[in-house]
Amino acid sequence: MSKDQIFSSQNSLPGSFEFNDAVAEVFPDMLARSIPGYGQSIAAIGALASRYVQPGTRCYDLGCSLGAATLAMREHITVDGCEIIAIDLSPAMVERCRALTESDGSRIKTTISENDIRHANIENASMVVMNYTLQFIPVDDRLEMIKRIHDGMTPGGVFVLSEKVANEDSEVERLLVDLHHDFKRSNAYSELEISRKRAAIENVLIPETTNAHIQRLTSAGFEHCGVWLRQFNFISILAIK
Ligand code: GEK
Repeated sequence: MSKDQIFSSQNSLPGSFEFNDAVAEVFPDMLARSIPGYGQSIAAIGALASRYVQPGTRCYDLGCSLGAATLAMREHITVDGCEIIAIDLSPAMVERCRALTESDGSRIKTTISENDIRHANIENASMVVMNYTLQFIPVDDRLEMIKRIHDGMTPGGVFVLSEKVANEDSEVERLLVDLHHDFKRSNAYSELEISRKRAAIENVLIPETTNAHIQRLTSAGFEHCGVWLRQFNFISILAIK
């Protein structure tokens, strides 16, 4: 696995972060060292796939990157007649995701599509995953996106939404940002790498509060929803139709 050294050598302009070839190349290392709880989110997606995926339905991985959630679902689906549709806008991610998912001879049909998830057709879905992706969609487009997910799901289907969040309390926000930076320091990112990445991602990743997410899911029609994972300012929510 290639080590993420992107911000050790290159200076960064505010808001310049892109899911390009260089990022795709080091992506597993970048996520493991930057997102507290990332590994747990992938493990839970596998466990939920074995419980919730219904025969003859579709599973969607929206903003699939290299397909970690797709592979977790595929490994744990136990029922027949299912199909996985994984979508990402970045050609560098899609190319690598195809190579990674084509090689293991799984019996589950898997389609990797290069597309904007805001235009994706979602239908007959018993499981939808957006693992740290909604945060990159403009805030004004988020309700419409969540409604389309809800409307394309089967009754009893599960939606997993993982996000970086902001806190209403400014003191708690400062503390959790600092604890997240400690997490990155403990994973061998330097102060310079941390501050350059922070600048590069500004206004590219737009976090909202946990309440804003829960309210949106509820108003989109999800019957049940709640946070199942939280580490510092990273959460994962389960919503059931
Ligand atoms: C994982 N889910 O490993 N349409 C499609 N894809 C998009 C869009 C869009 N409009 N905007 C951003 N992306 C993965 C990790 S990463 C999270 C997801 C992160 C894609 C973007 O190209 C990138 O691959 C992904 O969303 C976000 O579980 O980097 O923090």
